[in-house]
Amino acid sequence: MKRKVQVGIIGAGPAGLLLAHLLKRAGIEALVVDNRSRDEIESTIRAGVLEQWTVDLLISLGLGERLKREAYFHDGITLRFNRGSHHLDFPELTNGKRVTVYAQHEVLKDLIAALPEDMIQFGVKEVALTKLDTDRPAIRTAEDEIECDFIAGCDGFHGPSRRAIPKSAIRTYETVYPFGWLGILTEAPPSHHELVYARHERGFALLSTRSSTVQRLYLQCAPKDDLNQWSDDRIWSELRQRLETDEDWSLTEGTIFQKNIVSMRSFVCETMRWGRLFLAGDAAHIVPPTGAKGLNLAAADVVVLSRALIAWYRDHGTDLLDRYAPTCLARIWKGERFSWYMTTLLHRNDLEEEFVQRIHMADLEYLVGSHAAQQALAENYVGLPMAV
Ligand code: RFL
Ligand code: PHB
Repeated sequence: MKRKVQVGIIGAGPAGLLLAHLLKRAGIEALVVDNRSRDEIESTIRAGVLEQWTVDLLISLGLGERLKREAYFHDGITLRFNRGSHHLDFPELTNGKRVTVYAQHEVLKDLIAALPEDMIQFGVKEVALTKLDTDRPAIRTAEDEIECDFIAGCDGFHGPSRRAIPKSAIRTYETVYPFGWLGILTEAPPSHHELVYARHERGFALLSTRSSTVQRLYLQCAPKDDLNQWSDDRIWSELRQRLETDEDWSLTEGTIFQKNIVSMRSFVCETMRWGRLFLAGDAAHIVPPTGAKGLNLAAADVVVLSRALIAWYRDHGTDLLDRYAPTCLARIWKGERFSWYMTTLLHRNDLEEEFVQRIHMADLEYLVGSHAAQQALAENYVGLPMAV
């Protein structure tokens, strides 16, 4: 069937769904298509930490009611190394900003529930982009051809949007890390009142939370490790060792009910626009999760894109559309830098010279002894100001 919509959005992740809300609020007609089912989207475990402005945006859109009730708000993070703990006081360092822990799939549930049903199609097969060299680009699916004024490619790293741009027009930058994260969900009470990021000789570990009864923990592993090699006993033993401390503290353990391994890369596609196709979120850039930036960068992209589209529908001005990629890339590269910094600072990398490993330890010592260094980390972690 042939259909028409003002903005066609590929991908019902944080980028696509938030864009749909921002456009709907401005009276612009948008349709989101995703190849996964609603169930799968609402149950995939990914991010946990939201920047302060992302929280404020969700609340201002009327999408923050459950978040306000159920999220965890922390006054900073703890860095752990050499058997010692160091609390970074974010409200003091950032003029009142805090860390919000609210799982990505909970954000997605809230965004989906608040969109009219006819604005999202789930389980759409064979999504392809066509007529990108015309003023009427289209999303072709197994059943429909959806003619659009604009297409937003919000379909993640593996989606079809970036690949629809001619290779000769694409400029990318990438680095792949020689480690991954094994993530678990466990039924246990919290071990600590805030996130703990640990650097240890045996590798990185991260203690995060989901609720008073469910905890989220990660540990550094080989990127291609087989989950079968990671028994529950081995996971707990590694976490205990990597989080060890001389203080009176112990890790609360429980039944592990979910495990997965993710590899880690940094990636930027500087070509974020091709004619009337605009890439946003993981479709255009990837960060390793150590800085908790990916979802937040995706949200920042679509705020910039929505402003540009709203301006175009007002008076056909193309200025903001033309500035979309450079405006986003200024923030993206800072997010890339911070995520790379947190990752190299906190992970054990045997490919690094011992000299460089010593530098990371010196960096950590400097950090916990310097208010200025803590302030630099904190202002990036809670989120740099949005461009106005
Ligand atoms: P998504 O979330 O990947 O959504 C893309 C959507 O596109 C759909 N899609 C297609 N639809 C139609 N046809 C096709 N052919 C399609 N191919 C794909 C997919 O089904 C999907 O629904 O991209 P988006 O919206 O750009 O959002 C990006 C974020 O999901 C990602 O950056 C974060 O999860 C990264 N991340 C974190 N970000 C944070 O801000 N804070 C965190 O604490 C944080 N922790 C994390 C993370 C990512 C992690 N993993 C799993 C890599 C922790 C982890 C472990
Ligand atoms: C999470 O809770 O999933 C989480 C927390 C902090 C990160 C990454 C993921 O840096």
